[in-house]
Order: sequence, then structure tokens, then C-alpha cells
Amino acid sequence: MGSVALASGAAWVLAGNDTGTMVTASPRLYPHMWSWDAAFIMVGLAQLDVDRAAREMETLLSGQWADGMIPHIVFSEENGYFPGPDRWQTAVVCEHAPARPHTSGICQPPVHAIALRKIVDAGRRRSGADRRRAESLLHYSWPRLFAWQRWLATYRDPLGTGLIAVTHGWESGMDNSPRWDSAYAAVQPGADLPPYVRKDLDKVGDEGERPTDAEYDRYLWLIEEMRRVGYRPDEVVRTGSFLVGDVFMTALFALSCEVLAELGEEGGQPEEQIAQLRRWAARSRAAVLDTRDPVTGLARDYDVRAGQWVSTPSIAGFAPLLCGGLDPQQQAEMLAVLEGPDWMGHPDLVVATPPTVSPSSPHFMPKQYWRGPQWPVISWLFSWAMRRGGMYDTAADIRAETLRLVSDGTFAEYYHPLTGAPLGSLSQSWTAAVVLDWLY
Ligand code: 2M8
Repeated sequence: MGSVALASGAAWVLAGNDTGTMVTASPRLYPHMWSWDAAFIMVGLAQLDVDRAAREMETLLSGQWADGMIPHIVFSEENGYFPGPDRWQTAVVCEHAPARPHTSGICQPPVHAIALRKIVDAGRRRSGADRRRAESLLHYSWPRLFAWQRWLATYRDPLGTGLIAVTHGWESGMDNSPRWDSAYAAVQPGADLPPYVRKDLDKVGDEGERPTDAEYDRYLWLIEEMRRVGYRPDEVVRTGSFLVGDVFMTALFALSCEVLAELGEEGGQPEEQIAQLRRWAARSRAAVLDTRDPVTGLARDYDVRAGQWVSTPSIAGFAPLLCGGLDPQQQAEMLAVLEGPDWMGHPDLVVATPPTVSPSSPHFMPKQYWRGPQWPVISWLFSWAMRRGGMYDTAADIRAETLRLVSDGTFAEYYHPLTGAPLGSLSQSWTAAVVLDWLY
């Protein structure tokens, strides 16, 4: 499929998934708004329609909790996803959760400042109404995104080092990555876990592309623990069975603090808050660099409950390339590993983009969700951050190769790295959105 057809196909996917106030993450599997999906969707919408992109941000922020957390799901009126509002019961047990819209009670990676950057830039490139809309969105969103970053800095830095922790694998966005296997192994679902029925399995081509039932029991048990402490962020961190310093999330936190600080300078926001964002960014960037494995040089997660590093290699190992901070020599070395034969340069890959797990690793499962497939949205994120960090060649290569991967026009959630077959949900909004950004 050529670029023009691909761009129209991508716009068509976003229009098809648009309920009017939200573009759902996908038509059947994910009929709601997911926090980080929404940010990438805004990046795509900004190229098509600044006002529509701005409304997407407003919908997301309508679900923001009173304490600043942006929840990982803002629910639509659809009933096709489990766990839905009845299971989460956030507004029933937590005073910070909005009564409407219904939301989940955990968060996802903070990439929303990147979306705001994209909408503001798109508005400023145009004139009149678009520019005014973007400037007023900046004014409206900035304090809210500041509150979101502050929530993470306040509640999710259990070690006090700037390493941002997740309390559920879903918060990382990489649900069943082998990064979380050891931490999940220690989660014992209680005998009183209320029964449930999954709704995801009949919505993908092959059940083997989704997490297992044993994994789902743990996902649901962690939610049950949180519900029982009323989703109070300090209690969740103090008592939950799962607490891992997530190096990928931390890098995105640092990056977003910087981007938000820049937007704040342009938009005349309070100097003290801008300075605070820069302090958080510096601290978390340093925390990311401190996680590097002395042998492989790759960044690692830290299991706070077990008190140990998680050395399972995954795409998150390249987190320093997202937030910067490496010296030129170290950066060149890390890029060489990423582009080398264990990762993007692996001879069996159909396209040279980062797989979520190295094909050389014993953990690699080529069609299983976050255990090996290539995710166009992750490629976009690396490409965007690399351009920002001056790694132009790799950024351009990743863009070109991902566009080759998605040229089948299915806009799949993820792709089989060894065959290029589309996997998971088709017509996945964030895939379409990042393609649009690249083609405009
Ligand atoms: C996937 O996660 C959800 C749970 O949040 C699921 O499997 O039901 C992940 O890929 C996540 O990163 C993504 O935001 C979400 C919606 O696309 O789906």
C-alpha cells in the first residue's frame, strides 16, 4: 500500500473508532479510552484536526482523579471489556475518583506532554482558530499535566531515588512482558478472589496472542487488593503484592517533565513549577542511568518487594535512549547494541525495528503480546525521542522500517517479527495514529 492510501486508511481507522468524544483504543478488544493510547491518538489526530485532538485531551482529563492521577482507562458506555467499571468500583471506594466518567484505578506511562507538544505545534503551524484552540488547550491542560507528573513524583518514588514504580504490570503498558515474570511469581491470588469471565480471548485470532489465565488471576488479584484499600495511593504502595521500579516508565516520566517544562516556558506558566519539573527530570534521568547492568550496559527494573534487580532483557533496557543523559560514547555503544544482531539487526527479522524481546533470548515468543512482537507505537516513541536527542539516522531508519511493516494496511496492535503477520487487534487506533504522524 502506498503512502497516500496508507494515510487515508489510518484516518479511516481513527474515524471508525471515534465515538464522538473519544477514539477508543480499538473497535472490539478495547472499546474504551486508554491513557497512553489516548496520547498517541492525539498525536495522530493533531495532524488531521486540531480541535478534535484537543477534545481528546479534554475527555482524558475529565477522568483525572482529584489527587492528580490520570487513570489508565476512561470508560465509554460500551460493555465489551473486562474488567469494567463494576469490577473496579473506583468511585464507590475512593473519594478522589470521579463519579463520571467511570475510570479504572491504576495509571499508565506519562506520555501526555508529548501529545500536548504535538497539538500545540500543529495549531501554531496553522492560523486563526486552530492556533487559538491549541493555545487555550495549553493553558487548560498544563496545570493538569503538572498535577499528574507531581502525583507520580509524590506517590511512586518509593525508594526516593527518582525511579518511578508500578503497582501492576498493566501500569507499565507492557502487561505480560517477561520483565514482570519474577515479580508476578510472588503474587499469590487469594482464595477469595471474586470469580470473573475474560472477554478478550474471543476477540483475537488466536488465544496464544494474549496473556494466560494464570496471569489474569494475578492481574485481577492486584486490583482486588487495591480496591480493598480504597485505591489510596500511599496504601497501595505500602501494602500491594507488586511494586517494581519501572525503568521505561521512569524514562518517559523524565522526558515528559522536560517537554512539559518547555511548554510551560512558552505558555508563561509559573516559574517554580517549571523549575520543579526540571528537577524531577534530572533526578529520574539519573535514576535511569543508575539502573544499567554492569555487564550488558542495559537498563533494568528494580523489584522493590523482592529487593533485587530484574535483569531479564527487554526493549525497556534501552530506556536511556528515551530520556537522554548518556555521554556520546555510551550512547553510541547502546545504539550499536540496539541496531546489532540481537535486536533490530537480528537476521531473522522481517523489518529492522525494535522487537519487545530479543529473538536471541530464551524468553522470546514471537506472537505473544509483549513477549517478542514488534509494536509500531513503541517504534514511534523511540524514533520521536531519538530525533529529539539528535540520533537522526536511527530515528529515520525506524520510521522507514515500521512504515514498511504496516504497509499491509491492517493497522494491527503488534506484528510477528519473523513473518510480519498482523497480531492482536486489527484497526488499533495508536498504530493508525503514529502512522499518520509519520506520513504528514
Ligand atoms: C493492553 O492492555 C490492556 C490492559 O490495560 C489489556 O490487555 O486489556 C496493553 O497493550 C496496553 O499497553 C494498552 O494501553 C492497552 C490498550 O491498547 O492494551
